[in-house]
Amino acid sequence: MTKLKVAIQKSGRLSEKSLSLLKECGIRLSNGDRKLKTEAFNFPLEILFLRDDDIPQYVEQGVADIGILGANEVREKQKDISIVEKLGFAGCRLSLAIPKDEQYTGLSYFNQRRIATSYPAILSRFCREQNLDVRIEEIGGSVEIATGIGLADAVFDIVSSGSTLIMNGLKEVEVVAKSEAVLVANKNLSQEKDRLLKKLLFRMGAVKQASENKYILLNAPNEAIDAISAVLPGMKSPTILPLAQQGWSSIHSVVREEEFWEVIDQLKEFGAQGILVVPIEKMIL
Ligand code: PRT
Ligand code: ZN
Repeated sequence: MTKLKVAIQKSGRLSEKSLSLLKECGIRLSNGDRKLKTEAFNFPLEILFLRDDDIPQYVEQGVADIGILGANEVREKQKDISIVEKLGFAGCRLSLAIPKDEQYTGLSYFNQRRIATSYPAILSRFCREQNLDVRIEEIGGSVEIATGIGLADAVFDIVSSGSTLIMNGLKEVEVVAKSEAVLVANKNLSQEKDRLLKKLLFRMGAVKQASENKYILLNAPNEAIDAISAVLPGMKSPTILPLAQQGWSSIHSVVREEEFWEVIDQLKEFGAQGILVVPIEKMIL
């Protein structure tokens, strides 16, 4: 039987989220302890646990068919693979930072300076595009200490909250790229593997939709139904059920998480009461 081979990070910031995404897609793994690989027993899928740096190469070579990793790593490795889906977790940015007491004069500040990074390919491409002449010091980790120990004048690294930079006496001066976890795929998947990938993507879509929406139930006076229906369009249109109390109805619908607070304010103005908002587990449009 054909199996889709999925590469995920063995241990690190992406591991738990990658596993829980597969779990939310209904995929059950035969064992929890991470060896080199494991199999799903209710979906034709095999999981390979790897270092994230190795995933682009393995996917390009077809050792794995698809993989989950940071877009930053995909950009750095420049392998011939496709990004098929953005996954919305592990958001971060790749930024240039300099010692906090230095005066930043714009990108030309970096001319003739040494920049430490674990992302030399992304940095050198950026410097070429910006006509900057810099010296790149490639280091494997702990990039943020490079200026303190005199290895470099600036750093180019992943930033999320920014506290690591601050703790090391640095300030972020340029955001070069944004990143999040993505699903990548080999470009020459067989028809059967492509079918399995589409099936998985369909499930991921349902999980993502669900996390972006909430189910909402409320009571409203009948004369407010039209106004409320206009702000709560739902998937097709809201469900409206009469309440035992004359002149009132119960309205059920779906609301986007990001519009939620604004919608609630409007509903209250229209006279809605007893508003309940509940999470949706899966959502298929
Ligand atoms: O062992 P392996 O090679 O598999 O793992 P790794 O050490 O290379 O990667 P890991 O687990 O640290 O990160 C995996 C991916 O998570 C990265 O490639 C990014 O896509 C994403 N990600 C999201 C981050 C961060 N946020 C992040 N904050 N990766 C690293 N950091 C580090 C950063 O390097 C810096 O040291 O956290 C520090 C900055 O964090 P703040 O919050 O202080 O700004
Ligand atoms: Zn890595």
